[in-house]
Amino acid sequence: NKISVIGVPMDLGQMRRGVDMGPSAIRYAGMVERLTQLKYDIEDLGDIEIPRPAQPAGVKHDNLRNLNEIAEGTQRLANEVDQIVGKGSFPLVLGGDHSIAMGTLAGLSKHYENLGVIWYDAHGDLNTADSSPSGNIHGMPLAVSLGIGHEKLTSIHGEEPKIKPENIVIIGARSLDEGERVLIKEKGIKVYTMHEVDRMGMTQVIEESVDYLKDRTDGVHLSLDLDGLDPNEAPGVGTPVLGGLSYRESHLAMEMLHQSGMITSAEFVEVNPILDEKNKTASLAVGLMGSLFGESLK
Ligand code: DIR
Ligand code: MN
Ligand code: MN
Ligand code: MN
Repeated sequence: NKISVIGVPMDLGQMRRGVDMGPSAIRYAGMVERLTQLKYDIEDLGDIEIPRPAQPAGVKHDNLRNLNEIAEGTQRLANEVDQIVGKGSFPLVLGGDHSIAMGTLAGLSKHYENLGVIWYDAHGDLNTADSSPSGNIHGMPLAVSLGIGHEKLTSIHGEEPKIKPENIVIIGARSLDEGERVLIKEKGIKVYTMHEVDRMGMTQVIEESVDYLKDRTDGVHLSLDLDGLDPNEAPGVGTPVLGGLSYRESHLAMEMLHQSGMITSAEFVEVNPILDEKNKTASLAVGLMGSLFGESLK
């Protein structure tokens, strides 16, 4: 029952500064105390060192902003995550923008034949340099982990693809770019957009997701982008999208995932305290961690 926390002060995957302070904001919101109450043995490994961007920052290589620095930083994260799983501990990664998921998944991939991924996000993060409207790498980590994208990114911690399309479930999507929709169709990726969440309710969405993943995977990673939640609940994010998942739906999802017993690693990303209201979004993240790790009144 050991959790190893690793912070990733990465803000190079997108345009708004401040998301590099996400790990501090989450710790300040009481994460360690909260999880310790749940009888976990929790070790905080501190933060990964992220390279300073070349000046001027934000230079695009082939429509990939800060490509080299991101590749280097996420490789360091992959090494750490690989080691954490190797010693039998649960990796809990704090972002940082969502580009860090490339490193998390790469590190995890060494330990699983069929790693499942629950991608809780307003976005698909399935862009490539060709399809990306922004050149921001935080919109690409799921594609990269499938082995689709720039070689410098797909080769982080090993050449082979880190995950398989049939082992992914996206929940909360409401902003998908054209190229992402094509990829979702082509690869047959399972997606619960807000339309499905509204129609079916979160209970059925999670029941189906758990059913879908349980036989085909040997571990499941939860990658939770706080912008999956509605901006009313999570104002401290760089790319808010109206009409998101509610506070209640999200806690229910975490509680059900806890009950499933299938989650083997997690990351909470895109918390930007500069855009936040009194650390509301980091506090939300810590509350969701509480539910994911088994808080309950009974
Ligand atoms: C957009 C935004 N699809 C892009 N992506 C975000 O730039 O690729 N992902 N915000 O979390
Ligand atoms: Mn994302
Ligand atoms: Mn997002
Ligand atoms: Mn984002």
